[in-house]
Amino acid sequence: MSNNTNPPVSPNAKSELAGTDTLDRGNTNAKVESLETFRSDATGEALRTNQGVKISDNQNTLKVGARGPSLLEDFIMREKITHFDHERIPERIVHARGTAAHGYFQTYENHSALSKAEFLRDPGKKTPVFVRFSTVQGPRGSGDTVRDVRGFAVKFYTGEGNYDLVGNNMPVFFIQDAIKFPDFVHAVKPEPHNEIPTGGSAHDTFWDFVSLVPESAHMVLWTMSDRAIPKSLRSMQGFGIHTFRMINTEGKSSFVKFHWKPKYGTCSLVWDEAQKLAGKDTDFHRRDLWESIEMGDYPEWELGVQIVAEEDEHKFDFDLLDPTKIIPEELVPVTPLGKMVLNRNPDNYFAETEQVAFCPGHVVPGIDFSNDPLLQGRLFSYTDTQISRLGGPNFHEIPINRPVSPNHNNQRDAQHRTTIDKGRASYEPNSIDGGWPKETPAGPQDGGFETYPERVEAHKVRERSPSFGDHFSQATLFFNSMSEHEKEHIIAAYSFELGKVEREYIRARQVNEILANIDLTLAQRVAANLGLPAPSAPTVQAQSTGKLTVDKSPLLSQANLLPADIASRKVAILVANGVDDKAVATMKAALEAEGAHAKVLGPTSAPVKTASGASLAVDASMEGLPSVAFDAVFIPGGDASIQALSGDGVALHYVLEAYKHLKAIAYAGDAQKLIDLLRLEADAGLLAVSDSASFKAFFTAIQQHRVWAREPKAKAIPA
Ligand code: HDE
Repeated sequence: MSNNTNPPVSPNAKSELAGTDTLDRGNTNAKVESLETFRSDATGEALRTNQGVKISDNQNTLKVGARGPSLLEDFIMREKITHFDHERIPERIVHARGTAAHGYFQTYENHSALSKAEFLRDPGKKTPVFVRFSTVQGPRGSGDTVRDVRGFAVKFYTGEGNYDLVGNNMPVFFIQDAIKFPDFVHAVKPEPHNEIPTGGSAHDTFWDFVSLVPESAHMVLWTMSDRAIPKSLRSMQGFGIHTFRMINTEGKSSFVKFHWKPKYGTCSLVWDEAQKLAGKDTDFHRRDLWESIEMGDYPEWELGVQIVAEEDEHKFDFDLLDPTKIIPEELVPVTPLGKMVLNRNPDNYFAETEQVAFCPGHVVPGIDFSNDPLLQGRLFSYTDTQISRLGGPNFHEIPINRPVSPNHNNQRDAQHRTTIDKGRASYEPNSIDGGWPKETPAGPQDGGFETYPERVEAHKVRERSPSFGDHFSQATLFFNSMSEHEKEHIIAAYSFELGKVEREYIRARQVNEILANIDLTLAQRVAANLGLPAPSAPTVQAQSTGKLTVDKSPLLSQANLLPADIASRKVAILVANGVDDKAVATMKAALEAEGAHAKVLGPTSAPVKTASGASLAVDASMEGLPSVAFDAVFIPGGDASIQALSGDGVALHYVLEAYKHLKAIAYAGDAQKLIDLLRLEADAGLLAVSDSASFKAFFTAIQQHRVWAREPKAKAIPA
């Protein structure tokens, strides 16, 4: 093994971070440097055992003669196989499938009036981050594009210690109290008798549980919406969900809700596409994240908070401590704090992504908790889970988990301890080691952590506050805020999932006792699709509290969260022998000028001969990179090329599938014949391109993400 003094950090990452060296007094690079101590590069190095002995033969076990029995004495073989036998660690009990990246967070300005946290004070400083995205239900090897919640966990390596913001891509949760979490997870996980389904919630135990637990109504509605099939990890919003506190330099506390808003817009796959991708590219999301970073299309989010003054805690028609509720942005707008950029892929999946250990209890001075009973339970659970997952209480010493700040204390020993503590006194107070390490007073200058001294006086009870009692108003608000196509998708998703539920009484209970209380039309439409009697009235009457509320929140609809441009979008160009090379070149150049990416796809991976006789390299075959891997398709002209494509089932399916998935399709010259052959009608996203105005219309269609108006017509296209 060698500790490399000149580590293989991506050039981009190095320059991004190095640029701030002088501004942050060297602090920012600390994480990169601290990881480097542990990074191993074997280039130019001899193969050795874990004890450092050089190995002369890595091909043969030590034997008695060339054909004889193996010898127990072979410590090299035994060390190698023993290590291999223990290569796997228990996967995370939830959020097992994940992918992660490094980057930085940079505050826009000094927010010390809101929080005394150091990473929110200096706009010249880049705080290193490591972000892990995940699905919840499936195991490590499950598909990326299943219908599920996505985890969005951020570790900030701040100068005052690690801060973990462990959130999801939806702003609410299924349950209100931590004690229900094991029940919920057991219900959503694959069924115990046959371990089916992998990665999804379309099964009896899930719907049995949620139909019996009305507090899940709001979150289940989110998971039946397009938010549960995000287009990419970098086009997802993130939320801290719970109400937290921020404490400023004067010790003043405000309630906050965290929001991550993606630069690439918030958008989703369509259901048929998501299902196909789960088979055609299980790694679709992690591949997109990886490739975007490699190409320099750095995923970016803005971190913001909704701020509620201490004295306004009770002015809303819901309880701020209830994690099944949002604060509509129309009531409390999001205040931007700073931006996060992901600019470096991990070097080793296991060492970094698998071993990273998040915990909502990892906070720094200036951030504090609310009494949300779900959050309170999480504060215990995450450390507990790491102890069995990572083999003991020293998981903070694993390089990816180490803070950049020093972390001396009197904790000692236990499995996998790597620190060699030199002091003789592992207790406090002590005089032998001069009393070190010592406590630090609280306060912005000194930096000791201080809990907000909230006054609490009540009886010890096992009770749910009556202010947590309304389970349907915000589900209704979410449904009412959807565009028409989003409502249709929700109806289709409930119908699909409940259609997979074998027990009819569970289907009926969800329709009559949950959906009917959210929206009667929703319940009736789903009932019709399931062949159930339609409910005629809700079972629960909404009661007005007379407090702050809204009927609609347009910012909940993804129709209002589109990106500003088409940067980083991917366009397939379909070619065959005889293609018009000028049309290919013009479109490629135009897309690249917009920051989008074009890939040329042929009937096979072999180059094609263009109309002008040149050889045109293709990036992949159409089968190799199917239409589900792209945002849009362009079909250039060229008589022979169009004739070939018209007789090629893969090519015809390519165009039809892109059409069915409501993607922008442009065609030029002779390609009109192929569109006519498929009997597709031109629309805002299916257009002939020839001049700059039509190119612009094509790009607008891509920026709009999907041609929703086409959806009813596209239903007639076979899947
Ligand atoms: Fe988690 N959750 N959770 N969770 N959670 C875990 O911790 C838990 C909850 C979330 O990429 C586990 O390290 C309880 C809400 C993410 O490594 C475990 C409760 C939210 C991740 C755990 C919740 C989350 C986890 C499993 C109810 C959104 C993946 C492995 C009180 C705000 C982090 C681990 C990563 C992981 C417990 C509810 C998000 C078992 C008890 C609400 C993103 O400790």
